[in-house]
Amino acid sequence: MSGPGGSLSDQLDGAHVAVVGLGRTGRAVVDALATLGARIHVFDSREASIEALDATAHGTLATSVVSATVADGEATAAALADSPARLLVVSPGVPATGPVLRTAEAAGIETWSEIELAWRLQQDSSRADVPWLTLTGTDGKTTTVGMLSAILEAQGLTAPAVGNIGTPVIEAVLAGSADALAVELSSFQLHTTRTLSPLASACLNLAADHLDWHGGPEAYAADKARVYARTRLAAVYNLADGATEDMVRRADVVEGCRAVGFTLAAPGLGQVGMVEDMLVDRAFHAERRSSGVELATATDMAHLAPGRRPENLPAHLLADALAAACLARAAGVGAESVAAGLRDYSPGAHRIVTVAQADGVTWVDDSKATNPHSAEAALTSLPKGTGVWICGGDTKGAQFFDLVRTVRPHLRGAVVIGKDQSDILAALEQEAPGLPVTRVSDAAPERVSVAAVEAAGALARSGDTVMLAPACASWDQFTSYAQRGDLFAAAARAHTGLAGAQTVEASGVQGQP
Ligand code: UMA
Repeated sequence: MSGPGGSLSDQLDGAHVAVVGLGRTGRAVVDALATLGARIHVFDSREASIEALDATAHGTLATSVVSATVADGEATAAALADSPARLLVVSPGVPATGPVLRTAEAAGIETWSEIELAWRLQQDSSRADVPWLTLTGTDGKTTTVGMLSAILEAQGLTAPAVGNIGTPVIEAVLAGSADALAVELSSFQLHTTRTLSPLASACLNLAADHLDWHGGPEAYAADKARVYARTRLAAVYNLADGATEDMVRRADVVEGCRAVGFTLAAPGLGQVGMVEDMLVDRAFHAERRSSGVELATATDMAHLAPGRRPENLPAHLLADALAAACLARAAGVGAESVAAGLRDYSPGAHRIVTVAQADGVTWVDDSKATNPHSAEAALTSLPKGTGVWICGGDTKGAQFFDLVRTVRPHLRGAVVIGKDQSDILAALEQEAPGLPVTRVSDAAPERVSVAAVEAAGALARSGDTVMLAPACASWDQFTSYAQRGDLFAAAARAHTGLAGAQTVEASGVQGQP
């Protein structure tokens, strides 16, 4: 597929293409491939996903899907090796180290992410020059891409936030109405992205995550670094995270592309940073050698702080805003649009959202904190000794000793949820001896949430914040981090007696010293 052969539609018309995974991404990929005339072979490990495709299949789609197979990784790999497909478009959930990708590589089947297909489709269209502003990182991606989209829109551009945030990029490309795309990329998506050439790109930070999917920290970092490949104008990195600077140094960018650092300190030449409470650009404006230009103030972001108290604005949100500002400025956005966009930006659900306040206690849903790094960012924004931390879940192979050591001073107590609590309890025992800890035993999702809220309420004092920042994925007890956050919010509202709250029965709390 990478060789000569005319346009993408010339290459794919009548070609056999395999699609593995039929979630949000796979369905969008099948739609796009159908319009290109491909002969599509779909695979999914769950029958329900194949049935969902059948239910929507009509017209071109029905005639384009020539086979649909329910198969696990091994069986899919075997079927792929025997299939006529020379191209595989793979969903992000399919692991790099698993049999599907290994077999495709061994059999010489080219593998693309949905992102790669979307990029090639756009290059083939009359809108090839619509710029992509791409970002990745372990934490803060969704917040930053939302801020970026809001800033671009404040400038009067149509610039949806797409990618890992939830809308497949291919849907935006096929819609054909964007002036620019604000693209969140996960390491999963980057792993099989090959020719994307963004206008500007950023890696916000790097910490251990998804090690089981990638097979180890080096492989994870290498996939994150791919965000910078072929960047045309600005490769944006975090001055506080040397790993991101290294990635830029090694990146194979387009000639003339500049490295731009963001920092919570005063910005040097070629950087965007903070001067007191102002976000200041010394990278993109004409007089940058002698002065900076003010982009926004922390007050423009006060609505994002826990309890809406500007003094509690977490540093990581300022860092996200600086990164978003860098990418937007690379696209030519004016200073005033940065401030307006940050004021307009509203965080997605489950990202440090205050869901209830009563008796001096603030209840915050940060269910999106699915790894230790993001939980640390949220908890360390709380004043010392005032946090009641609801933690635990599917650990994804992470360790919690460093996290607990760092957040210990900010805590009054902890409530542990999750099916297997051993790793997080071991860290609490070693790094936070004497901290009151309550365990919630395994139960249905609603009961876990109510029990956790009851336990947290019993630990909290006036002036405290109860924070659901689990540092773990939700999949062991909930269907998603969204469900985990929604049930927490409902239980917190019921506990605090807020009108309209759902009443749920409490249960399942086990005390532990
Ligand atoms: N499947 C298989 N075999 C596998 C893995 C999955 O058949 O080995 C099937 C599943 O049965 C299911 C489908 O694939 O039918 C699910 O595909 P998927 O897991 O790739 O998920 P999508 O619904 O396509 O959603 C994906 C992203 N999911 C993942 O990366 C796991 C979504 O990110 C993203 O919003 C969406 O594409 C649109 O781009 C979610 C996520 O959790 C939010 N991302 C991770 C994160 O942020 O930490 C990376």
